[in-house]
Amino acid sequence: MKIKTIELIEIKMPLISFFETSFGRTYERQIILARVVDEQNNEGWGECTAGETPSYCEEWTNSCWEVLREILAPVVLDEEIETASQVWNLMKKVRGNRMAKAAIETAVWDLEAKKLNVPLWKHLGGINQEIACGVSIGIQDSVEQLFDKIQTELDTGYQRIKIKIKPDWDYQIIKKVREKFGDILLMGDANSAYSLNDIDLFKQMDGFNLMMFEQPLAHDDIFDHAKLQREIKTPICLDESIHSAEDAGKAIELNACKIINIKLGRVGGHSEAKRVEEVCRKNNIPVWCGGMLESGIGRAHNIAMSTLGGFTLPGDVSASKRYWHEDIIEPEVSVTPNGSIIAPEKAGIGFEVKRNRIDKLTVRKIEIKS
Ligand code: OSB
Ligand code: MG
Repeated sequence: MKIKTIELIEIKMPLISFFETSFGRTYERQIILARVVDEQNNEGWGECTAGETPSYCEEWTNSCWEVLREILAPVVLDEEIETASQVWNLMKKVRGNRMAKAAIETAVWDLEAKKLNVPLWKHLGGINQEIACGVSIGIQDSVEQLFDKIQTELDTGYQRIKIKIKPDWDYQIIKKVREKFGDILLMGDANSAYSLNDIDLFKQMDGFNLMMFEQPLAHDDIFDHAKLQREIKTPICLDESIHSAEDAGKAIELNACKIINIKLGRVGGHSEAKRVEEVCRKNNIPVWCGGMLESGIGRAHNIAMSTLGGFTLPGDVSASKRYWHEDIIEPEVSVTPNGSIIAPEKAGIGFEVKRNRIDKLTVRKIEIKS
């Protein structure tokens, strides 16, 4: 196949409620969507998961827009592509910029699966059509608000609760959550808010029997995480630090973590995500699918990826209605009473893209042709 057109569309979508991590609050997402079209007019959709500011990682919406438009689209357009799995290699000469790359790469996977008339999850090699779901709950203004949110999600059936932690919203909060909710599956995500000076705090929090501490230390660190992991029994899960299968292999060899979360954007798309999953599976490191407050398109890709065999822990893949008044796909993503999502049977990502809805939300768009 040859990609003849790449359409970039930036949409603005207000979140139903703000989402706060150790690096700040988000009220409204600015999301770049990529639509790729081949010479037979097959189309595929992908999403760039970069945030509005370079806080989670170096990439952000505007940096991705420029890189996609000026660098990556020309690299992919009009090239003879035998399989979607090769798109990653085409883009290899561009360093970094994995979230921008993933927007195009995942779109080509969707296109290819549609062309073959198979669901994307099967095309990727997925084996579990039903995936286990958890939720990520941001830092709140009060403990009572946090309790309310946790209760709502437990009532809905979600299988595990992740709360965001940061200095002064950690030990006391987890203690109160444990007292109120007992031994629910609970974990804390620090988004790099701590350093090795906080080892004693982590030793104290070790007693809470959390499923894991996600990314406690620096976003670009593996070594210090190994030091921390030696001191605590709670598994460390790496998020920000893992960009590739190579990173995963090194982190595992160093015992820097016992769990890894995979985000399509962070690793650069489905091909690299599959390689990370494989490294982890071969080393008995459980993986789960991370989230980046995606719209329905990114969410659909996350669902497909989560069906791979190594995804043995509940992911941050949850229903559209937790985020949006109205999603950009149909049907919207919904969870079963057991807190699971069933990957769709239809070809490609398996959801209809609501072009009218996207048009209403669009702030800029551009069509790049070969
Ligand atoms: O670290 O997992 C994270 C959202 C934005 C940036 C980083 C993270 C998150 C989440 C949200 O935890 C997960 C979701 O999409 O619900
Ligand atoms: Mg995280």
